[in-house]
Amino acid sequence: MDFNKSFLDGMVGVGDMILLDSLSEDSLLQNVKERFKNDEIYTYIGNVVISVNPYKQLDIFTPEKIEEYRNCNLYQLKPHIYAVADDAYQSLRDRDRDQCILITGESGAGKTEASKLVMSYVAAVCGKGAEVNQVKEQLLQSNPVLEAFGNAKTSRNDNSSRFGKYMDIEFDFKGDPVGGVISNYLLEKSRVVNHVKGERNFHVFYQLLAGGDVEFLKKLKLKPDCTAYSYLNKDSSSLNGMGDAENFRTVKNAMKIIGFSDAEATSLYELVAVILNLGNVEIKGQFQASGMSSCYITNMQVIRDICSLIGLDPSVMENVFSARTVETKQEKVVTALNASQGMYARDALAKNMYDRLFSWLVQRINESIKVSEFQGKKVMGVLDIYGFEILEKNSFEQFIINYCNEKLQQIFIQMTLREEQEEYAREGIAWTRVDFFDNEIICNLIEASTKSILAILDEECLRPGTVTDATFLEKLGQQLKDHKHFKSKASQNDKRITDVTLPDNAFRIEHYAGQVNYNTEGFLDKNNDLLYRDLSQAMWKSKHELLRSLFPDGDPKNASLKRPPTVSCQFKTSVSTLMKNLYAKNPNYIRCLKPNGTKKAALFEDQLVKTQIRYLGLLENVRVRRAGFAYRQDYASFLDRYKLVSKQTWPQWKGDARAGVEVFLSEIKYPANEIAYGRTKIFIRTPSTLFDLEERRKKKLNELAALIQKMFRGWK
Ligand code: AD9
Ligand code: MG
Repeated sequence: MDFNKSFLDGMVGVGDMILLDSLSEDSLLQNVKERFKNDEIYTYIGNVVISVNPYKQLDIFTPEKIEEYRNCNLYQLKPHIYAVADDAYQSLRDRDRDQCILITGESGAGKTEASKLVMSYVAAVCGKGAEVNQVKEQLLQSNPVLEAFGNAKTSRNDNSSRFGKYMDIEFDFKGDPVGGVISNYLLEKSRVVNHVKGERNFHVFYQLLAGGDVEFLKKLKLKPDCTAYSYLNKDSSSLNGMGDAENFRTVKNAMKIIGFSDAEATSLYELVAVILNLGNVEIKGQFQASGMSSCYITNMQVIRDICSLIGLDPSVMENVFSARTVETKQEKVVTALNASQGMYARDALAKNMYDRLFSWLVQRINESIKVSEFQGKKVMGVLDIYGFEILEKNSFEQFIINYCNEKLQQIFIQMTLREEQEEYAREGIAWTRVDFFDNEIICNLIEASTKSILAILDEECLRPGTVTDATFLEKLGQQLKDHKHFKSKASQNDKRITDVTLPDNAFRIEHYAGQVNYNTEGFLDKNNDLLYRDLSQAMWKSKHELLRSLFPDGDPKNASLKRPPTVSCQFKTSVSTLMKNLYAKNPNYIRCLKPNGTKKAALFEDQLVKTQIRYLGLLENVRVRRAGFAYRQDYASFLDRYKLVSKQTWPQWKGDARAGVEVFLSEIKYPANEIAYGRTKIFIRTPSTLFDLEERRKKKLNELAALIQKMFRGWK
């Protein structure tokens, strides 16, 4: 190994922001900017990688690069996502430590691409052989399938993941992959029935229509024309140029590799076709003789087509879009729906069906890639999840996303401190605590078991009587008004708040990454997410096996079951499981930044990036990493690089590496608290000391070069 090679050589800006002299959001920004302008898209904060989306193909992802980074030391080469992937993989394989790679950043920042780079790096460097290669292929091919069903074009990203994803890749004792498990979080199902102009529905719909052959589409009662479907034709300008037909073939092939049978793939696409057709069901209102309003379906042919695909009596489907059964303990009452209620039922069915289909898809992939109990030994988890969001109007979804990020920040702080403390303990160095903001107080505000926003939300959702988003907000105001990180105007007795930037129908959380106003409109409905039992019962009556399996709640045997947990309650449980899972592993962070809002190469918008630096808590990140000593390195590498600063250690030091380092450092006489000698590493408190050493080294190198030149001239 060439220890003399270091990422400090030929560095644009600083390669590790721990080494920044003055620490502020601006200095972080300027450093990342300078590097980005030179196509250096990766920068470290310790072993955290900051990645800036280049929006162009760079030649740093080639097989040659993979070879270069393979088995390298993290600080030997330029910062790269491969270096971190390699570090994680080596530590998993050789030191038996389970790893997790946490990728965060806002939409379009490059998280999904980063997760694929990590996966393909690991696939390239781990074992070979037919069996291992098949596992690798299956794991890699899960990406196009999940992207087809879970990604969509949005205004911010042409391939935006509309769900959170965590994948455990499992390895045997040799470090060869044997399988994996995928968990999915909160798909944006509302997109199935509605998306804004310029955006698209999930890719799969377009792929099927563009890539399915005529016979197949006919069988699915579809026409090869996106504009024929009301769930798709919001904006025809965004229909082309996405390679849909080709992607359809890629996805079909990927499903085959994963192990889907033809029949399973057909079943899956049948339900995609059902959902598309549901959007075309037209419902009109009418008045009954009694003066009550009701509704009817104007195009029963669409219902008949759908029902022929799923083996259901069309009258059953007709009924659920025009009437609803309300059950009380004593009786069942059937009430007619008006047109908008009918449309609501139709959309609710489409959204729910898609959401359940997506979860089934994840489970089905898991079945193929799962590992038998005794086989898996070591695990690398890869988390690709939505970053902190502040939109113009923030709703339930942003609240849930930001809650998740708050938890990730907490685990970052805990794990980094744990790691630092462990390293200091290992190295026998005294640990001195340095202050930084601990966001536990905000996590508690959101999720503590009583008197938290989630607890109050669930209480309102389950409370009988008249409950509305307004009563929820009122209750929040009453119970949380004294919390330092919470504000609302809803508490009528609370006259303190005169803040004009906080609307009456919103509450504010002071997050670690900044303050966000959440509009409570729709909170109860979205949290309840109840599907009328009539709809699930109707689906359960179908003869389509896959569809029936998606609606077990429609089985009359399950009619007495308790209502399912609320969305936030389910999310809280899955976040808590995720946190436990992550906490048991060694963390590796990739934090992605988006350089501009227009997907352009070479454009760096200062304000946009600065906001992200704040939301990602990068400054805090550097502070935590610098909590004790900014820089550390094993004695041998350190001696190799700096031994030439002293005559005693250069050209050759015969003793052990630590003694050599002590010799040249004591000659320079840095202040005592600047340096600590650990068992295997040297620790340097402030970056300026390291740079001073670098300067001394450079000076010495120049002197040597001049000397050699002089000698050379003498020989001539
Ligand atoms: V979202 O939250 O799912 O909406 P991501 O996942 O953060 O978002 P994604 O990885 O999908 O963003 O990247 C967006 C686009 O940026 C990609 O489709 C590429 O066109 C582009 N990109 C991202 N990373 C790279 C890269 N390393 N090299 C080149 C890149 N292009
Ligand atoms: Mg993504």
